[in-house]
Amino acid sequence: MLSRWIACAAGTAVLLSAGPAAAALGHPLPWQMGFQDAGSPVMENIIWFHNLLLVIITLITVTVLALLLWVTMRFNERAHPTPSRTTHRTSLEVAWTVIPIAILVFIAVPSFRLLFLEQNIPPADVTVKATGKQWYWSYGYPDQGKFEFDSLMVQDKHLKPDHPRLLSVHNEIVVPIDKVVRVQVTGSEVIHSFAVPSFGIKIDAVPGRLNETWFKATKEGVYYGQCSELCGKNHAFMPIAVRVVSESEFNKWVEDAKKKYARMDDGAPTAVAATEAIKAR
Ligand SMILES: [Cu+2]
Repeated sequence: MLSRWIACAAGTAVLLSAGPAAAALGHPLPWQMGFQDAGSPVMENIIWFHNLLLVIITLITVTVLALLLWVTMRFNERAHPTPSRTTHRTSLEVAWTVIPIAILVFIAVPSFRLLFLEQNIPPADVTVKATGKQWYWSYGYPDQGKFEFDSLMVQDKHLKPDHPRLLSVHNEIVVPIDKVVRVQVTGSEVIHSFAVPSFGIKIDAVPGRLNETWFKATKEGVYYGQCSELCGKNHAFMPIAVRVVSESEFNKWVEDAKKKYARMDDGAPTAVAATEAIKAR
């Protein structure tokens, strides 16, 4: 028990001393309590809104607690033996109706602003199509060429020192920095969910439906996410990794990817899709 407390204290100290370390960008840290650092304008806004709500919630909770303490001490039987028979007080009733409404309206303004920011996808520079499968993701870049590739989790025995366990993948998504990336998400057999916390995105991957979300990565690095919908036995083992690079590096990657993941010929389905089509006949 004591050793657990010591480990807990040590972990907290590490967490506090680590602060907003650059190494933490894109993935969680041991003992982390709050959000991951923001890697997109949407996530910056989510964190800002969360901090605002935290202040409001704290003020309300402290105020209610203070009122309760005051009532129990000031108006208990000993301190106040003859109770007042007052039952209505118009000004008080107006106040406890109007003040909560004012607080809700005050919260609604940034809340709707954030919602519109998330939902209104700006004109996209790059489109990535993500398909959730059991249990990995497939990615395509419809505007860059007819190539598609599968992205599977790196198993423990193949992890390199800078690979976070259960988050690293073979074949990351690669996107350019400071560009609007539209992500089109679908599922191939069951519902998955495409989520990358640092970008503030999470959207269901539903078979037969194309959902859309977007992000604009503001810092280079690798950003990790996970499937966030219970989708079956290996739900926990289909992570998402997004590598943000400069535009020239991205263009170079696209050229390589076109060769590496090319379809058999222009317009023809991939080898896997062709095999499936033959099987279905
Ligand atoms: Cu899944």
